[in-house]
Amino acid sequence: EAGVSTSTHDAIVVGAGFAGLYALHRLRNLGLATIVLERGDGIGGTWFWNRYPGARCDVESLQYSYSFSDDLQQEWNWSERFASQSEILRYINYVADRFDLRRDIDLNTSVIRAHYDDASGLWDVASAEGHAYRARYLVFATGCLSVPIEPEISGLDRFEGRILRTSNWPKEDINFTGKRVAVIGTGSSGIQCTPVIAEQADHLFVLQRTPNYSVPGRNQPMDPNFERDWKANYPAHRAAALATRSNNLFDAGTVPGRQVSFEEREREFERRWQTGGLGFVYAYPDMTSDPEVNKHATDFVHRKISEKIGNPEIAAKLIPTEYPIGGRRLCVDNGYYETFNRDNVTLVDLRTDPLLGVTRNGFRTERGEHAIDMLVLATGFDAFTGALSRIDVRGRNGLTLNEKWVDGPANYLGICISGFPNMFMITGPGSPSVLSNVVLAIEHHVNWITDCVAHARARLARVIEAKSDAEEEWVNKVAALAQGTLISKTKSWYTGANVAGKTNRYFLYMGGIPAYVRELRQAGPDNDYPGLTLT
Ligand code: NA7
Repeated sequence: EAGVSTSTHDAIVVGAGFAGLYALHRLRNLGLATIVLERGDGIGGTWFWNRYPGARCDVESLQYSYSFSDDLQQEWNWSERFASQSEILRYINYVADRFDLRRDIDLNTSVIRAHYDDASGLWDVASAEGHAYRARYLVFATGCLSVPIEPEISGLDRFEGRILRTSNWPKEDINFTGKRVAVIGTGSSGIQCTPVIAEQADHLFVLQRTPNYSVPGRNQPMDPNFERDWKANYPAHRAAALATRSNNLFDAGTVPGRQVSFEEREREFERRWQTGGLGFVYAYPDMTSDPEVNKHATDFVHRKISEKIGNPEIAAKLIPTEYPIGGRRLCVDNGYYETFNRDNVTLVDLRTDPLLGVTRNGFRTERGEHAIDMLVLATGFDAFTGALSRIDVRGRNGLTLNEKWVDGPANYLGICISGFPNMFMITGPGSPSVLSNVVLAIEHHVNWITDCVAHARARLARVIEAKSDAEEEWVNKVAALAQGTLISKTKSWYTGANVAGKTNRYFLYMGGIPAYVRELRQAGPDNDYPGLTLT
């Protein structure tokens, strides 16, 4: 474009979260001049934006961290069993300094366009800020849950109080003292911020549409013995995690729940409930596939919620009945249900008392109006494809990615797309992404991508592209694996049901990490990258 000077690189990475930073590190190690373009004014992706009170990872901190450098694993000290947002953000910043990554990151740079030029085989990338970039390789590290959805709630623009979004929380300290606050949304984000806001606010309204299942986190300061054992045996722990379906050591049970007595299952559920965390759903391999086992686990959590809540009417509203446990992402909380025993907290059940809208100074439901000073939106994300669909991506012959994906996000391995040469996604749709420990999922992808680029360069191949038949086979495989699963039958952001017009697509590879890693290996150099053309 006239008047715009273009900076030229070997590789462009979009996004400076866990994925983009590791991609930069690896691409640079290949000797590629790489630039990372990041829309935020800081690095950290998810952990940069979602800085709401109570934000915390629900994968244990010793696992939710990079494994590529043992020195890094040894040096960094996590202070809690489950790291808070601020600690993870500090860690990411430490990694950036430790590996000297900052000099190749352009902050405040929102990529709006990426066009492949058939003649040169290069990608032309433009930012909203008016900068232009060109490179042979383009890596989207844009995240699975990075584009918030603007909920369809009438009157939001009329509200004269403050609107806060969990997905784009301000950096300054927000003080809820003396304020009347409403939280809309009871997914992981709403469930995490609710107890913290309730402690400060004068009054808190929690507006719930669909109740969700949450297990206690039982977060605690890091146990020094536990940490010592992990650090002494990190490679062994990582290898053990790699052998699990989710790349996460949840102490997964191996004996089907179907084969044990009700009493024994009950004891096991109780043990896991006391241990805390997502390990609850890994009690038995058939937790979500066997109806009897699933019903038992579901009933167990229903009972637990009832026991926590003093008022049976409130308990009845909090108990999820629209789907069984395991259909959606399980939430992990630190005192969520107990919050509803407080005098300053009101649960507003939007199923029986629908939200009519937001007013100048409050919100109105069918049953009446409530004054509030602040409104917190914890209303979720356009998952998996949200970020890419908002960028004007064009591959060969000007084909747009949105045209290509009109019937769903066709791709190969969740990484490459036929018709979009030299372009890669990290934790893209069609990969296990958030069904696993996502930091390690990111490492699998980045390693595969950078190995592939290195292989192509060694062969003097300039163009890497997924074969269309390999892509078709992958799409069918992903769909077949999802078939009949509880996740595929339940409405949630996993299936796209939270975004209008996006339902019933297969966004996740559900075969588990060991099978996926085998797929990556078979698709790699040992077999000469059978699903790719290298020219
Ligand atoms: P989620 O899990 O998608 O939760 C969003 C919540 O917002 C959910 O309870 C929705 O109810 C609710 N919602 C959305 N729109 C509305 C409107 N218009 N009115 C009322 N309620 C609404 O997002 P989170 O950020 O909590 O978690 C996302 C993931 O990030 C999480 O699972 C972790 O992996 C990290 P609904 O269920 O649609 O009835």
